[in-house]
Amino acid sequence: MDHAGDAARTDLMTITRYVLNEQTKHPESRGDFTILLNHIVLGCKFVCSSVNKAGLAKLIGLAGETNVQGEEQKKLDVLSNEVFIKALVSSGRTCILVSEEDEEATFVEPSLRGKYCVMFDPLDGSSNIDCCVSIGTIFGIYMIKDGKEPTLEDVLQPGRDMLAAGYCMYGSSCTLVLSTGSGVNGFTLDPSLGEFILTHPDIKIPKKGKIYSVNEGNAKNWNGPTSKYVQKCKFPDDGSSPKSLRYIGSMVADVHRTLLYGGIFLYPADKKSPNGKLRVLYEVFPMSFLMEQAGGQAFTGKQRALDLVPKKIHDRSPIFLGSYDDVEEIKALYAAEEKE
Ligand code: FDP
Repeated sequence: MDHAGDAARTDLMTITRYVLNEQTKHPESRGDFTILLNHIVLGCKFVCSSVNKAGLAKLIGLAGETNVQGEEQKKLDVLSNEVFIKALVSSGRTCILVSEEDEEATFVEPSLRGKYCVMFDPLDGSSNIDCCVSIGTIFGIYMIKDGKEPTLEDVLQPGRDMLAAGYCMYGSSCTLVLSTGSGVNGFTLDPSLGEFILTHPDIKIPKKGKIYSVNEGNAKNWNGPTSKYVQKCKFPDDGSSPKSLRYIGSMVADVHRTLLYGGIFLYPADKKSPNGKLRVLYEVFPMSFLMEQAGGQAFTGKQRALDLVPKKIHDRSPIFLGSYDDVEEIKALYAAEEKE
């Protein structure tokens, strides 16, 4: 009989227990972060249940509105946004919220204010909703100084100043991946318990991977280094095997696979979109934070992604992130081009 396996099955490390354990390492902590995270977890559970029921509940389909990026909004996007805004405000621990779905930042009313700023994309990869492909929620968290009146400057900070970041993927399992700045842990929702259980402790991305992930339909508009890199993935000049291509077109799912299996995810700049497509505050920063915490790298084509300082809340940036050695290769190609 596998007693060790049995012990793991009966001694469940829930996400709340995990964060409470972490909290004991900071005696000055008053549990505010644990409360905030509980509200984020609640939002994720609600969205997970809505995503699972969407087909049946006829929630999918266009809501007839467009978001700030001019994209058609789906009903689930609207619902998820409302759920997260309400959960975060009612936590009493937030002061500024930036959502992909809202043009302006939300400043929480003074009576409900706390010290955390949360940037989030409530339902990323929404073009995949109607065909039931994995989608997710992405979030990043900053903290303002005690007693300070919150301003937009508090969220226009470099990503390296983030306190925590994570995502929840609504896929074949519902998986929440979190970093509070000391490694990365993955939790899987046990639907029968309604609890996220630690299933992927201390995730480390392989140093080099065998997969590249990019929308190759944009190749005709790529710049030199990106084209050269993708060519090298297919026709390596060092005798190694070509990489496999995997592209879901849903950032959370593509990044999750990259984190677990290794390799590189890229959404580069191109002639049509000189700043790429992905948004700095609630896509590029949280995913770059997680990659670095897992031992990988994240690069914009010019600099370390977490050193970027956004000017506006919906800024975009090109991004190359994943295994350390794979990102090192694309960095070398950009550095070579700069020298020419
Ligand atoms: P979506 O448009 O479906 O919401 O930023 C949103 C995003 O998906 C990412 O999740 C995904 O990585 C990317 O866009 C896909 O973009 P392309 O369709 O241009 O490849």
